[in-house]
Amino acid sequence: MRITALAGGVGGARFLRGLVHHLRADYPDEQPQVTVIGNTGDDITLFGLRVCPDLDTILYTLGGGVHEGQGWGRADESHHVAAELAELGATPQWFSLGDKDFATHIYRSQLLARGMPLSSVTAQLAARWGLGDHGVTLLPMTDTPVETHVVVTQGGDQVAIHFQEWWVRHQAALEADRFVVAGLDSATAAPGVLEAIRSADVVLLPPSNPVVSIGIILGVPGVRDALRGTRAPVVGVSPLVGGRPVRGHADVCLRTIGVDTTSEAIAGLYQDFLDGWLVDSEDAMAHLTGSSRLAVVARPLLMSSVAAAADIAGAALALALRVAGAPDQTELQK
Ligand code: FO1
Repeated sequence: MRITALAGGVGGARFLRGLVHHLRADYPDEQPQVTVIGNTGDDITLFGLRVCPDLDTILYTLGGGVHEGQGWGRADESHHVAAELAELGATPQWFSLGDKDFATHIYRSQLLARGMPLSSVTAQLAARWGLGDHGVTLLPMTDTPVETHVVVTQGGDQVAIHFQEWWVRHQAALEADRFVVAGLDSATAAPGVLEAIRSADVVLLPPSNPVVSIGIILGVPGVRDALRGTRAPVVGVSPLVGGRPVRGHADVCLRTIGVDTTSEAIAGLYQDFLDGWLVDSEDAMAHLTGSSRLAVVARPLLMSSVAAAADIAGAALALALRVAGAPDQTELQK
């Protein structure tokens, strides 16, 4: 079985770790292949190094090296390089980079400088983290440099700041007028990305940020059409528990694009290709489990442990297989 998932940062990575655990338990003899299409809109160049936060969060989480409490960065980390950079007066100092994390950025930057495409660099990093042992292939959504910027009003003027500065330095507290994604319209899907969607048996949308993670991947030319055209059932997981994002600032991002912070409104962002949708047991959409054209399943969605994430991933997969097995009206829904 071939599963393709579009994923962003912490929520996406934790879901994927759950999926890997579920597949190992439920498919002990067949190793289903999982292709992850990672968001690169968060990428930023710092101190001359290319940092890919969402790709690294997936690598570290699936590879067993992530700082569990933060959900990003490395476990057992030190910060000697960052401290010395601060002594030197190097900026910025609002983005915490650990010593082992620096090695990732140095290595990636070294290979990129030699002309290696990001997808090949990512394959090298995935090998170091043993993603292949779990049947996982990680693809950046594009090899084209892409960066999400946020237009904010400062001192009466509108300025665009890098997404990471808005997200980390300002904790999304600066009123955002809109997101602009430099390079996205002319980006080319990375090798294998569109094929992974078209040839999948199942496509999953983990509970990643629908605006700055999933939404950016959907903006890569060809991705949305591939999702509309795939024969695979497409099942998503709402990022809301108790009507709110579990972590991060997805509600602020949704408000910025004029979308309500509800599972229904988020599903609406995917409505041209979504076949199934997991919502939290307490979610307002839970009552829709029987009636709408969208197959809705309500269940606890808090990924409080790897086992909980595995259960959620298993439920998403079960819904996809149920939808796929449904009479051919599923095809008419595309
Ligand atoms: N998030 C923070 O809130 N503060 C940080 O200092 C920070 C540093 C950082 C370094 C490397 C990395 O891969 C991720 C990092 N993140 C940090 C998380 C990052 O901003 C978010 O995970 C994603 O970009 C949004 O999904």
